[in-house]
Amino acid sequence: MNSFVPPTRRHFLQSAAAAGALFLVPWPLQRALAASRAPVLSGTEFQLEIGPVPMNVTGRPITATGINGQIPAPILRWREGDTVTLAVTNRLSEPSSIHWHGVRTPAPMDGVPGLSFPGIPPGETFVYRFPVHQSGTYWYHSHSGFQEQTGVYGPIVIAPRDGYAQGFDRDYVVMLSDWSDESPDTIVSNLKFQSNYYNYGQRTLGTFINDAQRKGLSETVADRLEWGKMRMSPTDILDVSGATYTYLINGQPARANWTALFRPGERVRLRFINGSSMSIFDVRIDGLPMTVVQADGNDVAPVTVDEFRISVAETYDVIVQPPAAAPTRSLPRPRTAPAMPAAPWRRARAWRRRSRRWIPAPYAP
Ligand SMILES: [Cu+2]
Repeated sequence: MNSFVPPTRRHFLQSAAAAGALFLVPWPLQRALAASRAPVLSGTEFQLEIGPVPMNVTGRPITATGINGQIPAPILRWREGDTVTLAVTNRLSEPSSIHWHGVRTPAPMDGVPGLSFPGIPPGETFVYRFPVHQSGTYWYHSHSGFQEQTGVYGPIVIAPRDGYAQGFDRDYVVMLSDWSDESPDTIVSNLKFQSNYYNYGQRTLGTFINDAQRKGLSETVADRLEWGKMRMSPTDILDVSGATYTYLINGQPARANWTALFRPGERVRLRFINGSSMSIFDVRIDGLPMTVVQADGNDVAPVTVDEFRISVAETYDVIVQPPAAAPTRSLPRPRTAPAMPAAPWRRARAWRRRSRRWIPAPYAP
């Protein structure tokens, strides 16, 4: 379902630091490209089945968890003012749940097991039903075990009752996430064993010498002592890095070139959702300003930016007007060190050198 064939023609984006490629492609070029056809469910009655889904991100087939056979789960399109009914069936062999992230629901419908909802036992169906009192871009995910990490997440788009504040011609969801072939249990166990297990961007004797040459020995020693006192590493941005993660756009890795189509002159709304487990992304579209019109489902005074940072579970809606001439490429970058390439030993040093450029500067006090 979510597997793809590794490219035979071009290796556009071998950079493992790219979260996936988002292409905005003028309509006439569409013959060359398969348009994105994200599954969408709309209306007021929904049937969702949480179950095992075959997944192949790295070339290694694996069984993940998804909804209706899909990762991400289908886009749910609701309308403000409607009452929605969602029958969620658990086809896994462990308890499951769905939490509607950012959606105001009565407590028993919130979907967090152990509070006012018992969870959905294997083989059973829970019917969620609640009125929709808001509009905007949100998402839903399992709140049980590690099911969200292994694929149980999907977008929610709620149309405003009184129409949109800003006009647009096209509407695409861009869901960012992180994927590992390692089981989440293994990742957690590795981190418990060693908290910097996935940090391949550590400072070394080499960086010490470089810093000492640049800033002087005493300042460098003082800096190391300060970090030592805090028991922290300045390169500890996120616990889990590209060393194990492949970053996905709408469930696809960079080389799948997820594509959005438009006609020249059109205004395109892109609904960015960070559905990852623990990755923060810097989103930019080469040479194309983005006007942010919504944050976490709330309309905001439009602000035009070249880049924005999206943290876990946040959503940002932007409107772009891509030029007609050429495809435009976006590379959301995870805010972490790049992945160690599957490279022979001798390339490791070059990688380490390169990777240092990606390590953000330590936060200034
Ligand atoms: Cu959530």
